[in-house]
Amino acid sequence: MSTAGKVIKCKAAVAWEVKKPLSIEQVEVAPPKAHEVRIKILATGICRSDDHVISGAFAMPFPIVLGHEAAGVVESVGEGVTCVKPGDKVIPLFVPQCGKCTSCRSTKGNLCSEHDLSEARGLMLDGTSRFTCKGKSLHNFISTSTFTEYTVVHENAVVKIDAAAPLEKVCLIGCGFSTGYGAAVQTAKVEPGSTCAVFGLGGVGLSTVMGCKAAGASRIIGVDINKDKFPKAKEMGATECVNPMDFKKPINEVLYGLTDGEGVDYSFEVIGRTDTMTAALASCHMNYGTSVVVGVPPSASEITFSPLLIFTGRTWKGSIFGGWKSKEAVPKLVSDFMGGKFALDPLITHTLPFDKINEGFELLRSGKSIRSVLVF
Ligand code: COD
Ligand code: ZN
Ligand code: ZN
Repeated sequence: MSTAGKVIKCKAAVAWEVKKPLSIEQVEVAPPKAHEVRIKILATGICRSDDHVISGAFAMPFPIVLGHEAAGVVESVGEGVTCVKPGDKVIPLFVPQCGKCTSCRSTKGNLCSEHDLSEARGLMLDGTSRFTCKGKSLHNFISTSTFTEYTVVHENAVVKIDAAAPLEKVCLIGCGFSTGYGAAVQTAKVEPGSTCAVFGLGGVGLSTVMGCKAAGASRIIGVDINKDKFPKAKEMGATECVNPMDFKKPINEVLYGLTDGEGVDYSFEVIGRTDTMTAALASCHMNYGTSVVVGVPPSASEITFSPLLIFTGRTWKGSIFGGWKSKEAVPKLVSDFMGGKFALDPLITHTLPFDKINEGFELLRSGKSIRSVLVF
């Protein structure tokens, strides 16, 4: 029997308040309104940003349905939706692409003004929510909310992908993989023969290593304080790895030493710390080096640094969702994955049933997982 046009009762993981485990509840998911799409989520990854909301570091309105790195199948569409139809395999987009705002119209931009990342309202574009639980309205998370069997997103925040794509893998293209890989190939536009340094070898940093490799970098130096991260980084393309704890001098000096006093062409901060952001900047070539900030710093943190670091010509830039225009890039990245251009398996250390979501967060916090994917 078709569920189109009806309220769907299903399971979702609800974050009722900050610093509390998620609780699996029965929720009601309203039908999609005009220009909205209801998706049956089949796989969703657990990303550090979800945990940042639980810990309070990433401020969001509660109660909320978290999750933003997912893949699923369209269940039904609201009036006027033409980009997808029921049955299509899709990936929700936490950075939407409306095609009309200044960032969407600029060839250089990707942060569509319809995003709900900063000063988040936690609501659909019309200012309402499609989720209720125990009579209370639940907030939506960064245009997606995927820790649920069904979610509703705006048509600008979803894209159709290859019908043959394995959803329990390509869900990572919804956030972690694309963020890290794009920082190298799209934001920095690493050239063949470059020397790169990647600070932080978690799931996003490893994806940056893959991006550097795909771009033809000849040296990729992994930097992490946890040496257990090195074997996998080398498997993904790092040519050498260094642990800042093994040296008395600052890591930027160590990297200058490793590059005959020149510094690296490209450095990437994929940790989310202000000290490593400055160290990564200081590690790149003083004139034409580029340093890309990928890690999200704690809200309200600030950096003091010598302006001489950029006066001599260095470029310091940020990268959100790997700099990709989401609707255009995500289906292409899925095709590239299907064509064997890169692997996602090494990033997926755990696949768990949805009910074990809190276990997945524990694996993330203890550093035991790279990515856990929840399946329904
Ligand atoms: N020096 C070197 N390495 C360090 C240091 C240090 N001082 N401190 C920690 N590390 C290492 C850790 O050992 C770890 O291996 C790595 O840094 C961080 O990895 P994870 O696993 O904690 O994190 P990831 O790879 O999942 O990355 C998450 C980011 C930290 C990059 C996080 O900020 C993020 O998800 N950014 C994406 C930005 C974004 O677009 N967010 C919006 C929606 S997600
Ligand atoms: Zn994420
Ligand atoms: Zn836009």
